[in-house]
Amino acid sequence: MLKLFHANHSTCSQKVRLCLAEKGLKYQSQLVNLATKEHLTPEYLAINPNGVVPTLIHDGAIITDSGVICEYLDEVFPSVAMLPTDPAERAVVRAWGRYLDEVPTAAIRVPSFNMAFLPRYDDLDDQTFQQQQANVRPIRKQFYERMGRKGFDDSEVDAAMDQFNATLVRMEKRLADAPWISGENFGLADIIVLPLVDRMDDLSFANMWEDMFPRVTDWFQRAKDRPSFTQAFYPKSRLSEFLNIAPLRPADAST
Ligand SMILES: N[C@@H](CCC(=O)N[C@@H](CS)C(=O)NCC(=O)O)C(=O)O
Repeated sequence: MLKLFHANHSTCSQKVRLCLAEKGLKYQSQLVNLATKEHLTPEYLAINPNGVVPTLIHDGAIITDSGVICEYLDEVFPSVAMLPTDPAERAVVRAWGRYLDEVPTAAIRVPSFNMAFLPRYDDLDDQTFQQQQANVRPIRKQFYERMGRKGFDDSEVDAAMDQFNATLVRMEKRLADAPWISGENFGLADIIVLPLVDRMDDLSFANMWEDMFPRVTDWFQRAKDRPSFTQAFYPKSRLSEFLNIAPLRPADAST
């Protein structure tokens, strides 16, 4: 029995939903409302002390972190593999995972928050805003402090865009040698990066690859054509749909 605590529009949740769909695994869905800070309640912190989604519970075992969850699923349900069999090739895919977690996953939070979440603060008075920020955020306290109610400044936005562009450069190079980021088969590295590229697409930044990186453009289309994409990105699970503010405009990225 698999139970997934997740949020529809969260990229980390989308990663795990993609993995579950690729493997054809059914799961019980438990939505966690990030807007009402359900992820920061004592009950949720008891299963995920980082106060973030997703969390998977499988037969009583609590598994956190989207990449770790995907690897766990691959070990427990190996029939549709998300990692290659050769140890050296597995290492390449895992190294991609580390890079993707460290660089673009962090980078896309900056335009996502500036463009999509900041408008939520518009109608709040200072006192209510401060009260909201006083919530305990085990791993994101400084991130939210830097964002404040005015958003990340231009230098942070520029740095984030640079990092995302560097990811596209690496992907284009990798795709010259293999059909997927994971190698011969669609796998873990593709799962980790796909929601990030989709988020940037949703934020109207598709020109970053459509104008420059034909292999990434082709990869994105092939990834979206897979049945798992429709299952993981069901209606209202993209940020613009969730916030009902489509389409988001790049011009709004900096404050
Ligand atoms: N490394 C973690 C990061 C999880 C994470 O940052 N989740 C975001 C949604 S994608 C979240 O829950 N954010 C809550 C917040 O910012 O308060 C993972 O991959 O699961």
